Amino acid sequence: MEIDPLTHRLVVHGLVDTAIEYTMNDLIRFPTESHIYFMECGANGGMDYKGAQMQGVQFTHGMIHCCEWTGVKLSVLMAEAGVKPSAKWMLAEGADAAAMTRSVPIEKVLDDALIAWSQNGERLRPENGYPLRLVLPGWQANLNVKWLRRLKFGSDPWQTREETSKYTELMPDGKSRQFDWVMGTKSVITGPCPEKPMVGKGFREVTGLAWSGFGAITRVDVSFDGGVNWKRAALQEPVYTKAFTRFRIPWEWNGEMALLQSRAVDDKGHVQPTHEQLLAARGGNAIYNKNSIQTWRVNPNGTVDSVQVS
Ligand SMILES: Nc1nc2c(c(=O)[nH]1)N[C@H]1C(S)=C(S)[C@@H](COP(=O)(O)O)O[C@H]1N2
Ligand SMILES: [Mo]
Repeated sequence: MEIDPLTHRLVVHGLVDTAIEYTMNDLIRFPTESHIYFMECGANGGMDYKGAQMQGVQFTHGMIHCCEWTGVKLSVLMAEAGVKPSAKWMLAEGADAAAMTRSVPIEKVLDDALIAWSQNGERLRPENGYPLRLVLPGWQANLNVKWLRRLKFGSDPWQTREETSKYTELMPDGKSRQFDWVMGTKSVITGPCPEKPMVGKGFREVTGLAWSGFGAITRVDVSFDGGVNWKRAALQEPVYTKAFTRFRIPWEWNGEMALLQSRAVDDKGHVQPTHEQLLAARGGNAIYNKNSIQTWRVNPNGTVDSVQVS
């Protein structure tokens, strides 16, 4: 797919007097903001819902990134475009062949949504949505529409493919849970992990990442015995809202089998659930938003396996 930045337009319509077309040159003249946010696929970890089967932190937790986005706040663009206050929902559409579209409630749009053209200080790369992308901090990556070409305002959600046949959760009672946008409070130990085994007994710093789509991480506890005892890990500053937060804790390994877990807490009081707790809430058909506690089994020979104990 090729998009010419000179002819690319962002069309804004619905609840504006007449449709407005913004060129990239129009957009980059707006006041800009830069923010560091994580972005996680709603299906990250989904393959482990029925129990641990993926070997490696890239497979269990890899569908995520955290970077700096630069663009204009959607609230600023809406004011300039003169979107009427009766707007309750916004439709965002991409310029890919699928014309991927999602409905976004106006509260999120007005809160912290960005129309971004830069990632980590350089223009977006083609695969990440060049020249323009919707950024909805902390929300399922699927709503962060790449190659953004159209915004439409209205009073109701549009019930697009990605919010009906996909990204809905079949609950045990046969009903589907829809519009489950926020990526929950989550953490994972990234060292040791299957890709980074132990290299002998003795000292090893245990480290990992924590994040929450609800806000900032306030605390991470680490267990070395499968969740029986917990110790508080140190958080690396700066801690930003809806961004990766690194945690670390010293460990003296005696060479015996150990079950490593991490449990994150955020500033809204959310505590990362055990897998059993998540399954009790979501049921066995679930695919999306798997934020349960990961267990790494450190074997006496130093290798590390993904297991489920709680
Ligand atoms: N236009 C458009 N936007 C899209 C998609 C798409 O297929 N088309 N995929 C979504 C999904 S499912 C994910 S997980 C993220 C991936 O973003 P990344 O490539 O920056 O990691 O983009 C989202 N935005
Ligand atoms: Mo995704």
